[in-house]
Amino acid sequence: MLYLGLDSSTQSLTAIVIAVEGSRRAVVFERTLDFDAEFPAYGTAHGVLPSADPLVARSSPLMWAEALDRMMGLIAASPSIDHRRIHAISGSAQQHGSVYLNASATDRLRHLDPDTPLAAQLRGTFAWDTAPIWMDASTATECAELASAVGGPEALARLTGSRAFERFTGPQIRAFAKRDPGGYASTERIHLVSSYLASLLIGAHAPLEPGDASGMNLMNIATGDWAEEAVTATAPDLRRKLPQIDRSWSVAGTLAPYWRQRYGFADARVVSWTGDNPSSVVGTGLAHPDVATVSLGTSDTFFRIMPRPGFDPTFAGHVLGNPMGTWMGLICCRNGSLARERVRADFGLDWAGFSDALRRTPAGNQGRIMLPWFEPEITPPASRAGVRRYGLESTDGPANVRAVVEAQMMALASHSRWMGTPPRVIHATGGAAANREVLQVLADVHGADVLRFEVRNAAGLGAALRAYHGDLAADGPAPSWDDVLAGFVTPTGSERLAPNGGNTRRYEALMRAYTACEDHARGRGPVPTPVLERVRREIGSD
Ligand code: XUL
Repeated sequence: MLYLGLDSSTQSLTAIVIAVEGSRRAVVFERTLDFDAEFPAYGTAHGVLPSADPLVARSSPLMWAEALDRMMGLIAASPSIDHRRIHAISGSAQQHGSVYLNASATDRLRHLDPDTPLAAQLRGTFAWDTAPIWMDASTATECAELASAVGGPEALARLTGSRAFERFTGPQIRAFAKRDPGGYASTERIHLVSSYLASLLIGAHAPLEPGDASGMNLMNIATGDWAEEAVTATAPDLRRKLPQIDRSWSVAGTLAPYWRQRYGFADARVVSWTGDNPSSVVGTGLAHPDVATVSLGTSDTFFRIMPRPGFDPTFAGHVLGNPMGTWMGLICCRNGSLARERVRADFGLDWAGFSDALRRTPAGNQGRIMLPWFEPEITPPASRAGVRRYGLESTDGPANVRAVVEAQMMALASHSRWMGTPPRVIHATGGAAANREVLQVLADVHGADVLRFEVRNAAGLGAALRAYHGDLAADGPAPSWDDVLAGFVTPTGSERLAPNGGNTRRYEALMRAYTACEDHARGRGPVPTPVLERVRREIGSD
């Protein structure tokens, strides 16, 4: 049996097909379509539409649909698999982004014509033809309004798992309703990117599930249903416009006639889609609270399973649902791959040169610190972009390479402390997990073993595994996750990097310097020179 997982991320769409035949378990198809390169007509840069306001980040739901259409065609045409044997499909998408459909969408979805490309048929079905995405930071006012309406940041965090965040869907919906009341009134259904793409596959409005719905500031984190107070406070008549929230492994429907007639797919089940981070929980086999996942993609995220709901008392992170039915703590740093990329390009390096710079510079970087806020940062919150350097020459290429990576890993470590005792093992995924030297810094900063897996797109693999799990669960009792993951997400075929004890001790000292710099840059602490000098003496200058 074949199962298809799709992952619609900020910059690309990935498809992964797995085969489960008796004891044979293998990834048999993997393909990525880069939005900028493959769909230049939309004019995106790194998957984002141009904007004069640096706080605004939007993308095109039509482009995502066109990418889905192209990908399904490529799967159907691939000589390496028989796509008619794909039994179930699931997917994941960048979190928080929202798609606004008008009253014509329901009928249009139901009657998609297999002779006409999908995107052409969706024109006219949007109440707003762009979609705000997770990189948007323009809704500070709406965050404050929402928080105050439900009794303050802590009340909102207790209720929904997070204080109000600019990129979360509730504040984004409120901003749209205020800015364009007519467009909002004509919105019949608001989807997340995940449920929008699932809807295209089934030709009807798909439900949400708690993993992705918890990224909206609108879901009751304990019950997994809409939090009426938050929904009412967000925008008028909102409850009616939201999809229902089903269990993560529910079958949303079967593949619409469009896909069967246009490409010859079977009537495969479509299991509810989730967010990319919750999907990576499955794709990295994360079932144990002692283990964390670090995803080094457009955003860098750190997350671990939680047995109970709760909230981050420092208000930096989130508690989300996850597709295994429990909860997860998550922090998200916006300046991930694009910041690494900027430093690499500024010094004219290729990725081999970037790795070489890490090899040639000492752990702790002689106490030199960079805050790589090329764009406004989410964790820690920094609404104004601007790279800060402490004791670091902006012309010293190798030291800047080390500084950006060390800062990213220290931000993940320091802001995830609220999740409990440090993890013993970290599962690494995302594009930069290909880079051994980056992962060594990750291991050393956290003092944890780092495992990297053969399949680097854990969200896409998680989606394929969720398709398999949901398909079995639809026919009988839900199978155990251990059985589903076996052979795909086990230490076999993975590589383990151990931390270097000496380096970990240096990073314990450097963390004090890093925290002092963060506090200073955010206007919450004094000039950090004395701390930096002490730390430099402590870790030495070799
Ligand atoms: C998580 C977040 C990002 C996106 C990236 O809260 O905003 O990690 O999910 O796709």
